[in-house]
Amino acid sequence: SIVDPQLRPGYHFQPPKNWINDPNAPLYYKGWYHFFYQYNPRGAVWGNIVWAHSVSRDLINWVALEPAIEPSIPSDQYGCWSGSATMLPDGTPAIMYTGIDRPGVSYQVQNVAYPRNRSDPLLREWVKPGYNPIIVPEGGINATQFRDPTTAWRAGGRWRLLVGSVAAAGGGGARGAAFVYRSRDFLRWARVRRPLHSAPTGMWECPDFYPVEAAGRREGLDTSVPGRPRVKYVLKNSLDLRRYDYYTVGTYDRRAERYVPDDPAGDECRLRYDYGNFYASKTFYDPARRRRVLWGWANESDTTADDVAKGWAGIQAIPRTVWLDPSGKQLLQWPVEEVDALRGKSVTLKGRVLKPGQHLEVTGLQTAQIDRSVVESFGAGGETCILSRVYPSLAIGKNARLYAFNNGKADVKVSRLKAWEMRKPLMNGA
Ligand code: DQQ
Repeated sequence: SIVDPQLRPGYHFQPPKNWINDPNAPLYYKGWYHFFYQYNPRGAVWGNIVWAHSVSRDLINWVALEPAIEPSIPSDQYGCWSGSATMLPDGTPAIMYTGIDRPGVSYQVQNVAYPRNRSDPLLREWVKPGYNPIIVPEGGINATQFRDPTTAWRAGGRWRLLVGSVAAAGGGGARGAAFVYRSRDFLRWARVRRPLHSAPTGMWECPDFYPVEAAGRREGLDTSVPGRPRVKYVLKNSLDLRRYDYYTVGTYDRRAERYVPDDPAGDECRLRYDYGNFYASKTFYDPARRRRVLWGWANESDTTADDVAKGWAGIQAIPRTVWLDPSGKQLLQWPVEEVDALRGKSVTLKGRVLKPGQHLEVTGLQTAQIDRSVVESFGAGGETCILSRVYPSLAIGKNARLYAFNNGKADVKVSRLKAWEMRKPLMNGA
């Protein structure tokens, strides 16, 4: 049946049970990668949202800790929604997140939380200062479409962060907007009147805004990197209506507090991180390996009834290193290099020609432990990525096979194909 337990992925981030959605506040601290995510502790459907928390040494093997942020103060008592982490100059991570502060309507405010004990590398306990919330909807902002604060960045003695929202609808429907809030002390935040950017796309959830090295350098940049001519910016938005993440590459004018995409047609949402199932994504700068790492959520594509029967719903994509293509026009992505450490026995095929309609089976590997209900593909060196959810009813366990096939009209030369068996990582005790 479709709820065969063998459909559980083996390599993609997942808790032992229940519903998960957006990645939240990924960060690196004292030798540990931290990953938080939207989680329903009571079931396999969205609701009762808290921030679950896991830690890892390598972004691949994960250990689950107690939830880090749960409803506990007036300004988050009806839900702890998405947010991000910012590393303060003294090395303390701060988490900013959206709280729901009243029942019924999801009225949204932004809160801050700090680690109780900075010397705990696992950051197990988070404290919410009494001055929360730090940002409330004002000045005509729609309080039910005002959420998902970004990592803050600092320039010229001032902090800035973005909150996803809508700008006053003019003519062609709701404009997605990312509002800028600024602060000198990380405590009192004031909105800049005009948004950083907006476009006629419907609401922007989970904005992400970060610098990248211009032209092809794979190295990542800290979110607060000082402006330099060879630095470009990426603005990513999650489209509430279309359910995908699009981005543009452009320039950031920090005096005007405005972002301008290089390609005037960029806001037609042509560039996506992923052309499959991938939403509410978020990057962070990893100082240990000087790279920018992207996390994204893939939901189930079976039915809610199947999710309830399975007892789980949602996975995270394999974390990806992300950098700017040498053309400067789009990003490239590749699974973090640590995933290679799971590789075992391999087979290689070389110089094989596939005529139209032909296929070729890759044999000699144990395929029973492949990743079941997910196929995540990276094409053309990371130019095009597609994560698909699939629920095979026959190709399960020992019945799964690996093929190269040619469904086109011309011969295809497979110059080199290499496939590996994979060892199973630790996955939150599941
Ligand atoms: N999921 C969160 C929101 C966010 C949405 C709630 C995106 O904060 O806008 O679980 O998937």
